[in-house]
Amino acid sequence: MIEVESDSPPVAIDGGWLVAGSAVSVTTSELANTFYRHGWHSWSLTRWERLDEPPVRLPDDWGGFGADNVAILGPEHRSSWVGAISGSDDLAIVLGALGFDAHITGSPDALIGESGSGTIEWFVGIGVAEEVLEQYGRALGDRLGNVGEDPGRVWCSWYSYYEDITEAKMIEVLDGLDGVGFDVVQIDDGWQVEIGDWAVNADFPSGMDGMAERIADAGYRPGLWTAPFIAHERSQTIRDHPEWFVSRDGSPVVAGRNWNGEYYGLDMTHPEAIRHVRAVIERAVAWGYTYLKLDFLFAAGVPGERYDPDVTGEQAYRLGIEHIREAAGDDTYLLACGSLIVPSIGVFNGMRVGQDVAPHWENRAGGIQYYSEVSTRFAISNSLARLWLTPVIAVDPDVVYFRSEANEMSREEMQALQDIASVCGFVATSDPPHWMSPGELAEMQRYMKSRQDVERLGRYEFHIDGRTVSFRSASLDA
Ligand code: 9PG
Repeated sequence: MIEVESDSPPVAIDGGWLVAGSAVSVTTSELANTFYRHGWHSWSLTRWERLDEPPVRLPDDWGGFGADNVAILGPEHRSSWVGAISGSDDLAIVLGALGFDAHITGSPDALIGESGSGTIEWFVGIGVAEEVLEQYGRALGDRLGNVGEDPGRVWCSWYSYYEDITEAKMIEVLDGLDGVGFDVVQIDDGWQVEIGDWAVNADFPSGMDGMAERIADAGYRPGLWTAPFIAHERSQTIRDHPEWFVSRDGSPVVAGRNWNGEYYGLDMTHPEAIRHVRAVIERAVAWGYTYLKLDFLFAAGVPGERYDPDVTGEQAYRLGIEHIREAAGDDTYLLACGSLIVPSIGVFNGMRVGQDVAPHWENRAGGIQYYSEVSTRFAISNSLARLWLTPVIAVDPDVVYFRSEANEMSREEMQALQDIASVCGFVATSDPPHWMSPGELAEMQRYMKSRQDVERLGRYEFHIDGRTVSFRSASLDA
């Protein structure tokens, strides 16, 4: 038996019920032993945890790979926007917010939802967890919009060249990609003068417009990475306009640490900060890029003081990405990364849902308590746990590898990564063709040119082109 407490009586919708309130609870007489914990942004931990063990503690520092909303860190089992509990019968109770600034607390006999922005609607459902979560996703899409779209096959520069990307390297890659089956060629971090100063650096002598033209002439959609909501401490932007940033006691709030220093998040309620962000996007589109990977977006949602004191962090995030969509136009493919999950629905076409992959399986430090370090296994686990988003947004599990060069993964590990990409339906790689053997290149071409036939059999099991595949050993589920 379950009981729902809210400000309004439950109304039945597809796959569940709707209730309203600033705080709601669902209690059950059947005791649960596992809790679905959903992370705040792309890189935060999402998995089933045991209720009789304390939740995994993540660093309560913004911006790291594994960081999470401080509101959900603590001794209790907490989750951002949506949570679920499940017992021995494998039926799950799901409680999900149909609004922003909400989190869930789970215990063996209850799910409690609390909203930080007053009364909102909530979705409640019972059944097979994956199916009920998908119904929650659809309810979100009904309210926030749905522009989910497959971008085709993407080549991305990050997981081979990292920040050392140059025009010359891109041209070498373009020459080798001919006929392999890619649709988008995306330049990642490394083209700009500084994080926050989005002008081209000396490594791209033809300019970013010239680079876009080369990509388009080779037959691909030009793609570009930027992190429009942040500026690094070394940037001119933070020095010239500290007032554009989310602040506390008159100083910009540190949103995270990367690139050997601190970075800050723009206040998306500040008219001039909005103008800055729109200009960054408009410039990228004017250069010829119609696929934008927008990264470190959560920084616009960090707690702090804003120009408009009545707007919460998540609301400010949403306002900011709506400006981005307007500036980019509807025909530009927008991929969110380091992004707040629920507030991105309806604006972005695709979204990264896990940590960065790496050319190795486990994280270097070894263990989930070091979640903040890159690992292919962790990326796969998170992506699997967020597959319920696929009906409303393209789910990006990060790149797959075909190369053996600069890669420690075994064939099985690389296969698991390809399999999760097939399941997500979002396929990208960073492998430079001239790093690969003829066999590896042929394998990449075969994969890029085929469309895998996928059927879900259970939480971890799938049929992929007739093979039975299990992600159980990759999953971090307790
Ligand atoms: C570019 C990269 C790639 C990658 C993104 C993102 O916390 N950190 O220090 C941290 C560093 C890098 C990072 C995420 C977090 O990776 O996911 O695909 O675009 O930025 O810098």
